[in-house]
Amino acid sequence: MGQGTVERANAVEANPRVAEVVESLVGVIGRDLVEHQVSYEEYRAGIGYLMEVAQSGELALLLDVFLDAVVEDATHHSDQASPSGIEGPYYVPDAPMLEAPYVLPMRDDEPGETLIFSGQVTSSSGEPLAGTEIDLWHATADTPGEYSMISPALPPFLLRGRMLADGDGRFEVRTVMPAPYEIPNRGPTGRLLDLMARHAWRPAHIHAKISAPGHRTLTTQLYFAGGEYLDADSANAVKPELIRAAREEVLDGQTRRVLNCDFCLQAAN
Ligand code: MBD
Ligand code: FE
Repeated sequence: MGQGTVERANAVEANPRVAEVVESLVGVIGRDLVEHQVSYEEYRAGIGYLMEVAQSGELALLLDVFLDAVVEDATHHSDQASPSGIEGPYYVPDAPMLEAPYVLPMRDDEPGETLIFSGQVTSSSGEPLAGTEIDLWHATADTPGEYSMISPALPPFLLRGRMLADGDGRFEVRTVMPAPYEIPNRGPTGRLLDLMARHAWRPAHIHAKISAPGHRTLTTQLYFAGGEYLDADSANAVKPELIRAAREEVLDGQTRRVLNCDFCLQAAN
């Protein structure tokens, strides 16, 4: 009996796209296992490793370290929108809607230098996009940075929040400068990087999702000029266009950093 005629308990309709991609992937992986003369024991050990990754909750992390930038780079070209960047494994939808003046949720004694992030969102024809939603998330300022909702020690939704651009498409938010991020070295993803003699650091960055009605949502990341690991990102996701200067400013004797970045969204079609 052919595979197509097998009765299945859960009546799922066949999907040719899934078949095409999975058959191709399995073919590529299979040929590679043979080419590298992977032993049966190594194959079983690999399965054990992947089960450990899944159990530790690092599946998205592992895949994003190796593949997010590859897929993002191959798919998200647009001459009409600002440069995109990888989403990474730590986006959490439905972050708190903030009220102006915008401040990302933080502790009273939140460590780190103050960062003011501002910009204007326009369409590709230059029209300001009033009411654009800006959804930001980033790591803490202590080295290595940690993400809320991932590190149980941090309050939920710390340094995560959504805000709306004003009538001119402008926004301004206060937060703290994130530190470089180190993929946890106690977990299976960090162990694999160790085995491959690769370090686990990502340069300090801010994640953003910028969305306006009638436009394609822009998912991007901003990196800080002069920061560590810009040339050695463990997730290989830094694009030069995404490296921005956060200038130092002194206000009332306190230094703070100011990052200005405008965004352009492409109309949806
Ligand atoms: C991150 O914050 C991230 O952006 C990626 C790609 C991987 C791990 C942590
Ligand atoms: Fe990140």
